[in-house]
Amino acid sequence: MNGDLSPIDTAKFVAAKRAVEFVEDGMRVGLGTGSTAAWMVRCLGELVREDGLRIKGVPTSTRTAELARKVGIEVISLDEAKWLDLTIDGADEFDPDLNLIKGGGGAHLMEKIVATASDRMIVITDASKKVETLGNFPLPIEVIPFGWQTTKALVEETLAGLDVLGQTTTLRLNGEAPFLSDEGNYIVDLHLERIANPRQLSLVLNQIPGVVENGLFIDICDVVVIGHGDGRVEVN
Ligand code: ABF
Repeated sequence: MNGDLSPIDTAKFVAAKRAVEFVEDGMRVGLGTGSTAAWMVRCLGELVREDGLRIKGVPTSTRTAELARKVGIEVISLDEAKWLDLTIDGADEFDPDLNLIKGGGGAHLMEKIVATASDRMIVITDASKKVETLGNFPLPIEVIPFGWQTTKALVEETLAGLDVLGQTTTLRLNGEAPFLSDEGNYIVDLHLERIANPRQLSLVLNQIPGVVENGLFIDICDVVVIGHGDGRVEVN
């Protein structure tokens, strides 16, 4: 499956390949979104088709659902699964406490619901996503389209009182139109540079009416599998 891969794709592939070793027969598995998670879905599909692994997958986006079906994974909804044994997903940043920024792909709402409903969450990543302090990657917040400009203004007002460096907020676009999440919401990206207290920021953002969910994953991730371009893998 790995043919002639670039170093970055090798890193993603080897992390995905290592992570699927945590999946056991009969498990209900949350399937993340993004290019690293796509490698994981393909690796799982191979195990289903060639080794007879029996799993049920709960996808975190329509993209992942399509890929999972294509590679032969049985797809069910979270409500059918009710609870999951394991979720494997990518991330945009992770810190030494395994707190994450996610949502660069616009799927963090479903990703957070699915990961929270899992006994264990494993993040698969290349080494470039490792940071000492979260915040260099823009923090996505999903907002309801109704009154989004008012919501964005309230977010900016809230940020002004917190220990964050930058405070620019931008509406995510798809061409000239607002980017729409799978749930039909908008995404506002917060360019913060450095988030001193991610737990506090996550709590205050989610208290603002109009904010559906932010991309900070605090105390949700249990294991990070880091792939390297030379094929090495670390499990943290
Ligand atoms: C999802 O995909 C996201 O939460 C994160 O934003 C993104 C990571 O993408 P990639 O694996 O393509 O870098 O996991």
